Amino acid sequence: MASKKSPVAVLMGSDSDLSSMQNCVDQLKYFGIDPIVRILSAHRTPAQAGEFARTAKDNGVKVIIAAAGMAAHLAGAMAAHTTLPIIGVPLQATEGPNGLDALLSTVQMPPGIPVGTMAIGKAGAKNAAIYAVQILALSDKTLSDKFDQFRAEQTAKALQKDAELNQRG
Ligand code: RP5
Repeated sequence: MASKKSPVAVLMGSDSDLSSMQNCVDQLKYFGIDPIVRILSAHRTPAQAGEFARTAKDNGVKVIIAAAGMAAHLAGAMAAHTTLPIIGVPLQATEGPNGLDALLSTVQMPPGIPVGTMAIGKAGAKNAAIYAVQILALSDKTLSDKFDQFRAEQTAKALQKDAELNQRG
């Protein structure tokens, strides 16, 4: 596996997760971050997943985003093997209870080994990217300025929609 360098890694348990996680990758790229993207599973490829977590810090990764559906243990498994901050994204798999299974599997970490858990699905995927940027922006002025601009534009867009709605009324 070629060792691409990036401060952010986006991991997912299956290629079936990519339709949701593309939102995460796209949001990171908006901020100028080209992430490492890997399909690694806590259950199907546990050795490779553990190895990734154990070597990530030395390879220059600063934040790991880990997404999975069903019994979603990928984020927790990452957290077990590294001191880097882990952002978990619970996903709705094709079968099962609407992602609630993955939400509980991701969020209910034992005390001492946290996973910052996002919303289920595409919203969580996008927010994982934004949250990673917020972490990196603490020590990156350029990124911090870009993030401030993103928030200001988001506010302006929401206010514009409010204004348009009320003009129609
Ligand atoms: C999880 O099982 C994956 O993250 C995926 O959301 C779910 C189903 O995987 P596939 O059977 O679609 O590969 O490990």
